[in-house]
Amino acid sequence: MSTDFFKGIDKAVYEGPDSTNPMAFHHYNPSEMVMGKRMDEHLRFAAAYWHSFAWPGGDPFGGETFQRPWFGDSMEKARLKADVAFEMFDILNVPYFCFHDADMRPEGDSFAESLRNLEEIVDYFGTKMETTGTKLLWGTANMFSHRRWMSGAATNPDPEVFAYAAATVKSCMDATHRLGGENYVLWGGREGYETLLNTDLTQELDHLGRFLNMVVEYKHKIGFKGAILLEPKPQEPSKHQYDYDVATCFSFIQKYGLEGEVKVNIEQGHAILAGHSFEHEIATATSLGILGSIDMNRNDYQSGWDTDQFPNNVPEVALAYYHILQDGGLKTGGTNFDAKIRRQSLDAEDLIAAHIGGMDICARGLKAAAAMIEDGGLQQALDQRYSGWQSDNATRMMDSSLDEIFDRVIADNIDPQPRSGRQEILENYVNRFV
Ligand code: XUL
Ligand code: CO
Repeated sequence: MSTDFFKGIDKAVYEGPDSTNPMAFHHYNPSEMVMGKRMDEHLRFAAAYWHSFAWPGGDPFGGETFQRPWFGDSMEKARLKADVAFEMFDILNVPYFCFHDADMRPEGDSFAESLRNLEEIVDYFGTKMETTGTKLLWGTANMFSHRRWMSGAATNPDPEVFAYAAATVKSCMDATHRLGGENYVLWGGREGYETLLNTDLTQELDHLGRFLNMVVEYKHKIGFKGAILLEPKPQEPSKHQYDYDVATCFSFIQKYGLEGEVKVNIEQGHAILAGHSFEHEIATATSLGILGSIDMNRNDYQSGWDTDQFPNNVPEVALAYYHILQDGGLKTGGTNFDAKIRRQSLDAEDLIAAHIGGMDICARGLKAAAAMIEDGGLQQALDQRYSGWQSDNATRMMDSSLDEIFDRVIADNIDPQPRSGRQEILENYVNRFV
């Protein structure tokens, strides 16, 4: 039996770019072929359980605006929440979802009670997933909202909190495994610090490194085939976070011996907070071989805060997918809408329209990226810019020493002439596709 939350809202279907129906897809056409693969298989969309169903609409100055019928702390409300969520997945035909433990189950009075609640709701989800066909892209643990995490989870100065965090992640990995999740994500919102006056940074990093090793060991122990992903973010809620950006995560992964075991889940808004662009973070990850999945959203460029809005900028999204396609596409990863509607967007219709818009923006970005790759113009420009490296002198140089190179510069009287980087010409080229 269905709930009446989305009453009157039909399944969203593809009607093409000329349709004026605001509740239809204009660009996302799941079966359309893009570079020899279905669009839905490229994009692998997921809805985030937390933003759409657990977030009450608060901001630092005011609390709940949404007043959803499933808000509350009982298992009955948790089941109602799941019923509504799966109805949304169905309306949107979104193939995947993602969750935190705290989004889907009420907190108990003890760890054991929270775990019982989680296991019960996971069973409920399992049945719904079987009947609807919706799949789990990734699961994760919320180790940042409850006050016990205020000084960190795996980086907490209190070893009992480290223990609680280990037990929590074990239970969330079990839940993810049980639901056939394709990845497991760790975002450490409180894995950082407010002030060095009370923080032993070296010890905290070592604890986090050991913790991540435990996660990888447990993954192999239970035979979880999904990827383990760190989600970089520079700050917020912690003033300084240990997983600042992709490059920082990579050196952490290397230092703690986890190369080949751990990849990254890159979020657009987090890239911006780190002073990067989304495509910079994605290209860094692809060049290091650690691209796992993406959290698609956008930040407000004026507020300097992680506003988690739905994407609405085709050129930004196109360049992101350009690098993803160049890397061979998303593998176990997907496009998770880690995005929430604004707190004034009260209606069920707003929730659906937001996802439709985000999916359409991504579809346009993907098509533009594919067209640029098929045209080959950017690749040609790159090949030309680096073509000097094809020469014998240049290739030999990589195997020679500083003094040998010195001798050649003197002998050949080398006098390199600067050449245009052609940035505007390339930007104009991109503009033809977006
Ligand atoms: C927080 C954030 C999280 C992670 C999962 O900024 O992005 O929602 O994606 O914990
Ligand atoms: Co995220």
